Amino acid sequence: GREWTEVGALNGSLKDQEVLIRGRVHTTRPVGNKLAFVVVRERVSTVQCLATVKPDSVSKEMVRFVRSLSNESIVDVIGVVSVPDVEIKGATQQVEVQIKKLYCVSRAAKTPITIEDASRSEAEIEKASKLPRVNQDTRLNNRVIDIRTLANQGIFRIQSQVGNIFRQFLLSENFVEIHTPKLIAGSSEGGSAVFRLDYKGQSACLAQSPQLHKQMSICGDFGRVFETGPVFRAEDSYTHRHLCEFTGLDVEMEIKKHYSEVMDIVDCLFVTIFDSLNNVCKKELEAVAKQYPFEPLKYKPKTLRLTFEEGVQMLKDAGVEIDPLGDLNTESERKLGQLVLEKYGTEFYILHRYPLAVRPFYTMPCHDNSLYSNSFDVFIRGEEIISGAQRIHIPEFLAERAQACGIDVKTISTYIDSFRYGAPPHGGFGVGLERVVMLFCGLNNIRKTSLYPRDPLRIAP
Ligand code: ATP
Ligand code: AMO
Repeated sequence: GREWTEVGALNGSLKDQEVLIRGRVHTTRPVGNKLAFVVVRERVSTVQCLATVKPDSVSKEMVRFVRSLSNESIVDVIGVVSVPDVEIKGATQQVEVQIKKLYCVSRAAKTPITIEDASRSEAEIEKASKLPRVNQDTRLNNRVIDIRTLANQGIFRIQSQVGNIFRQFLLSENFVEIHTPKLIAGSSEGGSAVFRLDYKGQSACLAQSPQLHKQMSICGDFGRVFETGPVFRAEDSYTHRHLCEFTGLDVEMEIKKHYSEVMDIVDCLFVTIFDSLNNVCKKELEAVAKQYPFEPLKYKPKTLRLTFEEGVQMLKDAGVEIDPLGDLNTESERKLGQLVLEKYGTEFYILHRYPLAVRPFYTMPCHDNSLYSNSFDVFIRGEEIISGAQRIHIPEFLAERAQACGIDVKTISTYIDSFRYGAPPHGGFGVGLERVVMLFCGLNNIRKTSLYPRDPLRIAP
């Protein structure tokens, strides 16, 4: 059989060669009745193909057939590669395919939104105010079509790469991949944002994180573990960065001396992820930036670490009123992001030693000042992507802290008991995958980086 060529692999080196490609009809354009253009799209690449009437090979009927193809139909094209003198505007590949044969593999009905409309940048729409604007709900209602846009193909390939490097990096650092239950007896993070359900007559919850079981696995002597899986949060409000279900990338590890050992892993892991995205996903990043322009993320080979107190001081110096033992709100996190960028030239940094009062019950207080804790958050462009900490490994103290934080200790008794038979000092962190991709690409809404988002108003498709 004949070899298939990917649309993305079509370039000038194939000039005058016959190729076979499969893709979707992106657009068609008739010119007179002897010529038809059809742009064929495969993943993040498009190529212009043309059918011209030729006495020996291409009939009038053939050209008519090409012009009649509906957008989004899947076609096989056999044709010869040529290199035109002028720039090809409506396609990513700078070659043309002169069609010899074209088969329609699957014909598409008229789509509720067109890929062309769904692919326009804000700038294009602003320039020509009459162009249709596809709003977010319409996109999400027609997600299967919407995710065919080049930008979305880019976004979810970038997301795949983040998960891939996360796993590869941790395996190479001797972490063990685990899978913990998503049906659990009680809330793992405290707070109200938990989905409750009936578990065969017992009350249960959808896991708000793998927190309890990843720590228990450390007590079970795995040394270093990680997990990727769904995380459920019954968020009440509708924001640009909260979902009711997201993908958690979780890490837990023994530590010898200091929680900085956990931050060292965050540092190496994320620099590796960012480097890899910039090297391996160039075409995907371009596809995203074409529709949603953004500046590449500024980060350093060694990640900046600031203490919470230093952060508060920077905010105070900039005239922001702030409670030194309270949490940062969204606005002050953004502001601090700006200040850090101005002072240190990075948009990726770790803020550590948070006030104990604003952290979950399992967080280890600082040994030198119990108003603070051995904990950290990590930010991209002024928004949180990670929370992490050293954990309390002394069962009596853990139970005391849980109670003080208003948690019903009975619901987590098996968790607390697992620390009674010798528990190593340990710590870890949790990453929101959708947030990483959103913020790396400077996108303004987490629904853009969730394939089938679940938010307080949406549970379909
Ligand atoms: P985490 O799950 O780590 O808490 P987060 O980004 O929700 O992630 P928080 O520390 O809970 O971070 O909250 C930081 C700020 O974000 C809060 O002060 C609040 O302004 C805002 N915020 C948090 N959760 C919500 C929510 N569900 N709806 C609206 N705003 C929220
Ligand atoms: P936390 O609650 O901060 O920490 O969650 C960890 C990371 O998950 C992401 N995230 C979310 N993403 C989308 N929608 C949401 N509603 C949402 N909530 C959180 C954020 C956040 O930084 N057990 C701890 C982690 C640990 O200490 O190991 C935890 O769950 O990117």
